[in-house]
Amino acid sequence: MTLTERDTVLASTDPEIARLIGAEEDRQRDKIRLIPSENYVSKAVLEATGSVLTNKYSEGYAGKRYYEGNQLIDEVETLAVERAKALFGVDHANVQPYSGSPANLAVYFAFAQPGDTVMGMALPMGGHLTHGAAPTLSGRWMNAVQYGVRRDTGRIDFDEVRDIAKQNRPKIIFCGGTAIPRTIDFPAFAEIAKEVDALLVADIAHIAGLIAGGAHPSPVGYAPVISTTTHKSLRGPRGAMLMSDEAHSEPLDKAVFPGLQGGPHDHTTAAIAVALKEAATEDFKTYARQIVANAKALAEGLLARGFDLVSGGTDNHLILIDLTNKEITGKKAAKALDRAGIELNYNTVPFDPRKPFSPSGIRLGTPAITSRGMKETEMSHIARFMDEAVEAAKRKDDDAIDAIFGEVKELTSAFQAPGLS
Ligand code: DSN
Repeated sequence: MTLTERDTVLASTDPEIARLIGAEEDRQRDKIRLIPSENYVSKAVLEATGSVLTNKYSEGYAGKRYYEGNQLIDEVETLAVERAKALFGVDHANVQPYSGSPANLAVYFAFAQPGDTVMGMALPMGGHLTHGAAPTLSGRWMNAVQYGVRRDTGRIDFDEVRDIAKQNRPKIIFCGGTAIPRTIDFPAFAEIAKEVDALLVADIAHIAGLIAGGAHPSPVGYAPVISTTTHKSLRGPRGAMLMSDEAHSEPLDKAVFPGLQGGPHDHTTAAIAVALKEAATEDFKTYARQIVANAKALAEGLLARGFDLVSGGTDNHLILIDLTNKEITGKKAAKALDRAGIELNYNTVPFDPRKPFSPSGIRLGTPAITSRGMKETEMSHIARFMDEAVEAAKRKDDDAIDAIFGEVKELTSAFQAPGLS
């Protein structure tokens, strides 16, 4: 039963919004959701997100608020902070950033001045907008220098990272990104950051759940500052956290509040606390390992069908495909796949000759489908569906694409999605 069919207060107050939410729930149930930064949160996380904590203002930090009535919010935020510290093994955690981009802005605000040199992975190479991309504040207000991957391996070239760092002496080096299919070598980044006396910041937004579950090495001990969103592989609400050693904690806190933000979103804080509790369980460790096993199985299936995977495969949750050899653009393929019930995003690939709005690649990942309990067997079906949909798109065969959606629905109907009714 979806929200549209249920007799809810929302349905009687605002039937239009209730209908749209219900339809979105159906869409999330029916489709194979492969966007690597998305997931299905638990019912418990949804309940905390939709709680009365949304009614409260709490500017400040626990025990030091600028509004009265925060006795219980202090307990909620302290629980979230302590759980983050225990789960990731860090000295300090700030759970107030509204999302990943504000969290990274807080890092610049805390440790650099406008015009300072900062270094990050270029967006088309797998980095994030906030790591110095030209149209963003980080690219316009900072002197941003960017590193990429090797053309022959699709992997980060640490000789290049070292050369750029030595030539430019950045104040901050960001590692991590949004389209990196391989393990991030935190010790190698730390060595270079030390050589040039830069602050290493690990943006683990994509892989936070893998790190929490022991399926990817941790940056703790290498990156004094760690930034993450909470809604990707970590399977929490839309939000973010900044973590650090003791030495960097005070500037970070001051940068988040009052530097950049006003009142924290207390309902989100509560939901982050719930997600962190869930992520500390043995079940979550199994989940994190299965995300990687599924991504590897899906990569194998796609390679066997002639897909060209950037870096030749994956070590984590994410697969980046260069479709040039398939003679279809990323955008056309993504749209056809969506029609076939397979949701992913078109994406630039390293050294892409095409523009970001119609690039050569597609990006996909396994956190959401693994939350539904899918395993290696289902990955081989998904590789086949993807291959058939791409071939159908090339022949402009919409009937074949629609028939694939029928098979997709048959598959997804066998796997309950967390949080959906
Ligand atoms: N938009 C996110 C992603 O899809 O990777 C990064 O912020």
